[in-house]
Order: sequence, then structure tokens, then C-alpha cells
Amino acid sequence: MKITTFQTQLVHLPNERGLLGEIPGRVDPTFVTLRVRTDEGIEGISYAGYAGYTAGMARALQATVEALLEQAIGRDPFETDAIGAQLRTANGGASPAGLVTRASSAIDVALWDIKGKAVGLPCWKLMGGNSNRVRAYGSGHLWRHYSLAELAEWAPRLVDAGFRAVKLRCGGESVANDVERMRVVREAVGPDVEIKVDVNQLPTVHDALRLARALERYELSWFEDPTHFQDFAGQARIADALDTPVCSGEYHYGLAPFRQLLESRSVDIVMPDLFRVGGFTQFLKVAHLAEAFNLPVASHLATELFVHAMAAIPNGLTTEHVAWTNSLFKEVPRIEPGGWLAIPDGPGLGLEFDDERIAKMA
Ligand code: SMN
Ligand code: MG
Repeated sequence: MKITTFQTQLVHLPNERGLLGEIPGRVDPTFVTLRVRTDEGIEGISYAGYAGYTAGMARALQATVEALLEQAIGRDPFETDAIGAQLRTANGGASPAGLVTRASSAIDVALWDIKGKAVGLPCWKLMGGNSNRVRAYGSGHLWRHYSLAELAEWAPRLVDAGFRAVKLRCGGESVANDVERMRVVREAVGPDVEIKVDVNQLPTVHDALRLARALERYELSWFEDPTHFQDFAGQARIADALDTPVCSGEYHYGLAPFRQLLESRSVDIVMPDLFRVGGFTQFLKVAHLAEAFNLPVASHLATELFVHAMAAIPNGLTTEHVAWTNSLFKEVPRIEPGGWLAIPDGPGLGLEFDDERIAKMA
């Protein structure tokens, strides 16, 4: 089988509260859809996004996806690892980070979709087949800018939707304010729901320790990105000092930084971002590396795609659920009682673009 043609499209997703709420005025809700076609009539789909925080970056990402796909024409889509390596090497001056990796990651996912469709199996089975469902946590709300009243309103809504775990963003104005936010969410969800706390690298090492210790009485189940993502030694001090596990990884590009993250023991729960790590192919390498270090893996964003890779591995802890890109698809994995996401049965990703809705958002 050979890759023959492709099509990309810029899609402006609706301004859902969660998407534009996170970093007001900075998040570009424009995504690039990809369709990769083969001489056997099989089409693989995927999307790319979060290229930057200004509108022009989405267009730059689309151009990068197209430039890379042109280089993949004529190749056998089964050769995912070789194609990824070729794209990263041939465009080496512009990689391993940034748009090249984001684009090649999205292409990798589309190729896995083709592989699954070609052999009639869902991607999660092809990638390892650990389970046909994954645990998930509600992450599309409880942003840093939510007022106490909004936290009290939205946390129980996530629980009513079926989640047994939610994520609260902290690291705002003061430790006291964050403690108050945590208290409100804990009271709103009760003792049985997990609360994960993400501080997105905002604190210094000492502030992170003070904050985590102040939050511990409300039982946070992980403390995410407690300080600058490249401060491996600083993060290791935090991980060593706390009883709460440190979750980290979403900011790293490619496979190699995970070696340092794991070797320095600066992480307890490994969280690769699908588009920064290099798609499913590179994600699996990180997940298996984490397994060798006796560490669990959590996913970052891209829920509709990530369910497959998380279901493939034995050390998949929980899948982040954000609904932002759901409107690209006819059907998406739905949350089930107990906080599970069932993986679609269809071959490949089991996803279909909703062309009518996409046409309206283009
Ligand atoms: C996050 C990162 C980027 C966009 C939205 C949210 C956050 C998370 O760090 O882990 O969900
Ligand atoms: Mg995060």
C-alpha cells in the first residue's frame, strides 16, 4: 500500500468556555484536520492543533503538515516508525520541537488509522491491546480563572457527567487563595472523587512545596508541573519531598527528554502530550520506558485519539478528558458510569469526521 494524496483544512472550533477560558485571548481554537489517502482507497484521519497562541500559527501548522505529507507520498503507511524518523531527520533544522514535531505527530496518528482500517482492527489492539476501555478524568473545566462560585457549580457537574476524578488548576494569586479553591472543590465533590491539581510550571521549587503541603489535607491525587519543566533537579526535589505524586511531561518534545525525566526521578506519573511526543509511535516508546521505571502514564489532551494509545498499554493510569475537539467528529468516546471511556469498536481510530459540521466551522 502507498500514500497517494492528502487533504488538510483549517477548522475554527466553537469558543467553548473551557478552550478560550484557560489563557484568555491567547489560545487559538483553530485546528488542522488531515485526511491521508492511499492507493487502496483507505483514508486515515487525524488533527493537529495548539500550534501557538496566535491565529497565524494555525496556518503555519497547516503549511507544515502539508510540507511533511508531500514527503510521505509513495511510502507504505505501515512503516510508521520509519516515516516518522524520516520526517524528523529530513526537516532536522526545524525539529525536534515546534511545528515539525506537531505536524509529524498528527501524520503518525493518521497512518495508524490507515493501518487499523487495512487490517480491520481498532488501533488500541494493534498497539498492544491491553483493554477496551480506559479510565478518564474530567479536565475541561475548573480553570484558573474560575471564581469560587464557578468552581462550586462546575465540579459537581463533572461528577454528574460520570467522572470519578477531576482536575483543578491552581498556582494563582496566593497559597491561601489556592487552598480556598481546593476546599470549595473538595466540599463540592465529596470525599470519594479524586482531585488532581495542575499548576502549569508557575511556582518556584519552594512555592511548589509550600502549596502542595497546604493542599495535602484536601487529598490531591497528583500535583502537576510543579515548576519549570526543564528544571529536572528542582522537580526531583519536589517529587522526593512530597507524599503526593508529581505528574509531568506535557511540555517535552520527542522521546529523549523523557530519559532524563525518568532517570532523575523527577516524575511519579508520566504525562506525554500526543502532539509534542511524536504521535502514537513515540508515545508508545515513552510508555514502555515508563513501564521499565515502574511508573504509570497519564495522557495529555487529544482525548478522542489518545483513548487508543492509553488502552494499548498496561501502565495507562488515566486519560485526560477535554471535549474541545469533539465537534470535529460524528461520534466520540462517551463517559460511562464509574468514569470510564469505552473505545469505539470500528477499525483504526473508529472515528469519522462530521463533514457537515466541519464545513460550517471552516
Ligand atoms: C493544559 C495545557 C494546554 C492546554 C490546556 C490545558 C493543561 C492540562 O496543562 O494538563 O490540561
Ligand atoms: Mg497540565
